[in-house]
Amino acid sequence: MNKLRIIALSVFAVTLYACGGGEASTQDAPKEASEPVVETEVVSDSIELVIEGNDQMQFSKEELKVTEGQVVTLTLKHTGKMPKESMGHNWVLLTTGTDLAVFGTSAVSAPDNNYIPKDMEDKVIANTKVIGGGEEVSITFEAPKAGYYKYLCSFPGHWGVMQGSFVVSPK
Ligand SMILES: [Cu+2]
Repeated sequence: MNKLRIIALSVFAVTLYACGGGEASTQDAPKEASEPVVETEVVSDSIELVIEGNDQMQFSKEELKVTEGQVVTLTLKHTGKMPKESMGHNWVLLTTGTDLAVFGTSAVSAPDNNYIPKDMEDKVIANTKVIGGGEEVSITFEAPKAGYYKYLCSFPGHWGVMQGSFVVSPK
């Protein structure tokens, strides 16, 4: 107890000395006495995300991170040159527990609905339309509750490689 107080007092004294010394460099606090660092992060109300798709059937990101309740503006850019009929891309965020394979397979039958199968629309948290080379599209939605979600491109044959994790941190 007493020893602790003495250490605390000497740290205080060193701090005083350092402050008064003008030129004295700031000393690092002794490691053994320091408490675990609690990072205080200021989370803004909104976030902008950009993800690209290309002619090689790839998304530029495998993971996107947001915080619960944030207003998310997501922009999908198609950096390729191929038309949307042959190399179209969209970005679809699915509810947890939705089977990507089932969704991706069903999507084939929904070309007139941006490859969102009508009977699975309730599994979609947010989605962009399908775009082709050189195009881009933005959507805005509210981040769902904290958890791990999956996104994919539901253009026929793409979901197997064009998918990623959407991580929502608690507030
Ligand atoms: Cu695609």
